[in-house]
Amino acid sequence: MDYDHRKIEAKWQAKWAKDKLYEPNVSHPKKKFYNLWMFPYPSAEGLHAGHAFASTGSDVIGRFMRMQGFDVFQPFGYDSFGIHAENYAFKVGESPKVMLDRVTAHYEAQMRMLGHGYDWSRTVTTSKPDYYQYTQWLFVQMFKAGLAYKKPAEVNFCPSCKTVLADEQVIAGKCERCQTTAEKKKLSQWFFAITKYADRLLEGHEDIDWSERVKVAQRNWIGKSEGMLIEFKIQNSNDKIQVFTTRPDTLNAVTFLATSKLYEEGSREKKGVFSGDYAVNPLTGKEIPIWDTNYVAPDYGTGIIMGVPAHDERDMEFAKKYQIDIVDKAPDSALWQKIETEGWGKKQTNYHLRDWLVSRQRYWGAPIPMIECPKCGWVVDEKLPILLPDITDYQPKGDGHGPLANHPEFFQVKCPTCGGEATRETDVMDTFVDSSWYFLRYPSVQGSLAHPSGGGSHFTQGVCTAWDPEITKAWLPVDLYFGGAEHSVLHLMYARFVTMVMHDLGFVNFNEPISKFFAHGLMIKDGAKMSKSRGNVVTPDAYLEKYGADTFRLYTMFLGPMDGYPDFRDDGIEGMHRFVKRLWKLFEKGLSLKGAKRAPEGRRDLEGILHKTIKKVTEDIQAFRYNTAIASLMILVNALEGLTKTGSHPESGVARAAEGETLWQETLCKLLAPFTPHLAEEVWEKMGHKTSVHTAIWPKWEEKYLIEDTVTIIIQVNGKLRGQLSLLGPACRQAGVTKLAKEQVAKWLEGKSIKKTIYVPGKLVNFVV
Ligand code: ANZ
Ligand code: ZN
Repeated sequence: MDYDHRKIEAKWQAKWAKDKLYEPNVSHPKKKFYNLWMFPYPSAEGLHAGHAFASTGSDVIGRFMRMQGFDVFQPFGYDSFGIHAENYAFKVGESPKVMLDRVTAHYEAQMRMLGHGYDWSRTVTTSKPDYYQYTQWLFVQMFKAGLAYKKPAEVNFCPSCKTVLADEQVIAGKCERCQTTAEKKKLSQWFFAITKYADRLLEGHEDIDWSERVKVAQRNWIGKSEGMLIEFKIQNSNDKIQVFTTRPDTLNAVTFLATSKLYEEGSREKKGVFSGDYAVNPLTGKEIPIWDTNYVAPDYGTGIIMGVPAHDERDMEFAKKYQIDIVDKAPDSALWQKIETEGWGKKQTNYHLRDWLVSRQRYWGAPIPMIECPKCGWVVDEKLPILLPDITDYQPKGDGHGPLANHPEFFQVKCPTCGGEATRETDVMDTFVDSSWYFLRYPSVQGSLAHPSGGGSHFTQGVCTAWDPEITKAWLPVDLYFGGAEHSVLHLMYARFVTMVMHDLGFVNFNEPISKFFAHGLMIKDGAKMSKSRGNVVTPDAYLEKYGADTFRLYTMFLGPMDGYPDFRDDGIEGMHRFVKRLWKLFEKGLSLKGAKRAPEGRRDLEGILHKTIKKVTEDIQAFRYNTAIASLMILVNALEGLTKTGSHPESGVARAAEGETLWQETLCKLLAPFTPHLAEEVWEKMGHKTSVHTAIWPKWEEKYLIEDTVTIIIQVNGKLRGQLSLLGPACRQAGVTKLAKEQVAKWLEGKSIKKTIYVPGKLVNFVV
């Protein structure tokens, strides 16, 4: 029977769904493994190959863990609120709701086609009321805990997205989403007080197994620096000036103070003007000039620094330019103590991290559940969900208000406290609030939650229904999170912060939501990053149709290590498809030989190859080196192919052992299962198994079979040494040796015909031409 991927893959996808193979018992897992992949935001008609690459990487480890005996929970959902989805809806001229219904159905179909083991009975769609009611509940908790506040602030504004942005969403001065240069605007906005958790966020790193580059990015973003606030008296005045310094030990060499009065962003050349005032160095009693400069930032520390030309390059450059004294005194660490004792200053810790700006002047987000009453101030509205109304004028205007501000039927409300006329907040929450807690929700989703009617009843004071306490205890923290490193200081930090707050409020019993985070790489196409503007975005659909999911999975996983930048090439997938067909043939052949006579003398060699492969594949999967795991499977397949050619290579002991031997068939099938789940399942069934290969137990290797014996085989042409081959012991007795030898000495054989091939197993090959 020819390999028919369409038939086989459709058959097993239907069967897995019917058998609920990927739906673990959430209430009573025996050994849990919560395997999470960052849910996508639907901002296109479907997933592209990059999503397929990353999600397959996550699925492979999930399948591997299931075969290690774990109850694997692998959920999928949609980060469907927010600018990404909204802008795509504008582009296609549909309301976000209509667009999402169509697009998410396609995402699901694609994910099912890829053969991923998702638990489809527990998905989340962040733009649906059954989800965002809880996002609103979370906001309420934040507010009640004093961690959500509204205040006027100088904020980043994207003129193209027509909304404010969080600090984390401004990358090198540009909007993270559309790359437009962000402007500064003074606006009143809602913030979450993430800065109160700065130390906890740093300390928590000790307890989690995350890619180092993500931890480093978070550490730098939090930017903790320990120093002192030191006071300088102004000469002939009662006024004082405070500076922030991390080097109080250099107070003995301070020769000027510098303010930020002339600050210019990005200026290269240091400039200054003498202010006319002098301060007094409390240690030396000397008069030092105060300069207004362009190189001190106004919003860091106190916006004034003590100038120490001898120890600070920037100060040196400035002092030289304006002929300010330079005092070369060695730093004195005793000064830390002395400054405190003398009362000149006190210890101070500064952070780069700012509070998280969560309000957006857009339509497509969770309404902020707050009401402003002229008498009572800001009051929470706990009749959740506050439904996002269906409106048609949902385009943002960029005037500092969201589209909901044009809808009095939405914002004119009664104050929940005093009953008087009040107004509802018309900004909505940023999508990063939605995604900051979705992993807490997944295990507790009960089928498809009906839309809660009536409102309010779900939310009792101090009780959380967003997640079930018992299920949460059983399944969280997430055991492995697969995702892109670009979210290091966005989603990944917000998720940690929100979880810590929920912990402190008693809603979860852990601090860190994600035990292990793996940062996967990015897929590129023909050498360039896949992007819509380049027009080189690969969608998996056509490939899945033509070659099938197993080929596609194997191909994308073979391209390179999971944290690399694999390059998608059409000729590559073609080649992989041929390999999958060979696999199919190999199993067919093996199955047809079933029951043949066993030849015990070759068994040890066969076991040698198998056990070596088991070890390699196991260790490589655990380290996310799927590419080399697949490479070793290819080597094994090459070897086995020779063996199953009955009778053709009588010199091969392994061949004789392999005939009728089911050992390799079962082992190979299991080792392939994470990569080619459909093919493996089909073959497994043909072997007579009644239960799924995906719940079978992963093979174990035994060290005794792994004794490394490399053999060098000499290759001769007409008795002359022309090359050599280095092979593992068992392999040197196999059928493919003469073929490999031929390739090695191809140039000596060119244009000649081989009359005779002499093979002395494990020693030499001689071609007589
Ligand atoms: C004296 C000194 C001597 C300093 C020395 C450094 C080296 P971080 O680690 O980033 O916190 N500083 C303080 N406020 C500043 C501002 N608003 N704009 C620019 N620079 C500012 O760095 C703190 C150090 O940066 C402080 O310590 C201060 O210079 C400078 F050999 O004080 B230092
Ligand atoms: Zn923008």
